[in-house]
Amino acid sequence: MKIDILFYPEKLKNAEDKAVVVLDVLRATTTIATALAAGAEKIYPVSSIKDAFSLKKKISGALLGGERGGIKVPGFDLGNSPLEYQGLKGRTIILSSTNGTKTLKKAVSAKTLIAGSIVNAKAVADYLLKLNLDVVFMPSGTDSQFSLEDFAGAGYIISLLAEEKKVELSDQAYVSFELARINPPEEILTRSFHGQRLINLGFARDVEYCAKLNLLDVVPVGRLQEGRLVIESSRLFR
Ligand code: 3SL
Repeated sequence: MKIDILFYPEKLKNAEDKAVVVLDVLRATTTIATALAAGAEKIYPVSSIKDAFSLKKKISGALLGGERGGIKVPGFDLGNSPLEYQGLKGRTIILSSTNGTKTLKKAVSAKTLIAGSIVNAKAVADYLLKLNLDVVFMPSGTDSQFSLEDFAGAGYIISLLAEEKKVELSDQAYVSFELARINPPEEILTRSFHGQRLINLGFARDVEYCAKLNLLDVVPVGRLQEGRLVIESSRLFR
């Protein structure tokens, strides 16, 4: 299994035969995993607030979630704090966040598109082992820049893969693996630029939650449905 990781959400190339794992550990992909674990049926990642409101008109009962600058968008039902996403059985969520939902949309050319995070690292690793495809990790970054938490987040998943299978790591993937090997998630997330920004905005509990390794047994998988990306929990192979 060949494993590579991008530094930030640059253009994805030659992913048609690969599994692509998009990470926005703080907080969008953690929120997606949490929402699905709380029973949400479908999540539609959308890029703009305008698209979110117009999609809501087409899907009755859908909840709008997301943030700009970390703060809930006026008129939305939920922000982007995973702690808000509870008791969602059968609900549809339309999610728009600054970086994460845009990155997910950039990865639609993947053979299999997965939303990864630290809270579901083991579930994602087990799923990747069963898929047995080469893997590209795609960090969402922070405002198009490198982000420590996504790079290390991929490393926790790579460590789990490497325990079970012979993996061929690119140079970047090796750095991500080593970073995760020597640093616990709480330290990485608290130290990161975005972690500090969230703590200063009053979201310290979110940062703590997003660092909980292997908390959730859920794999969010994306597919195109009528030209639109939808994320659901995969029960395939599980
Ligand atoms: O950028 C994003 O997609 C967000 O997850 C950022 S925040 O953690 O909600 O501020």
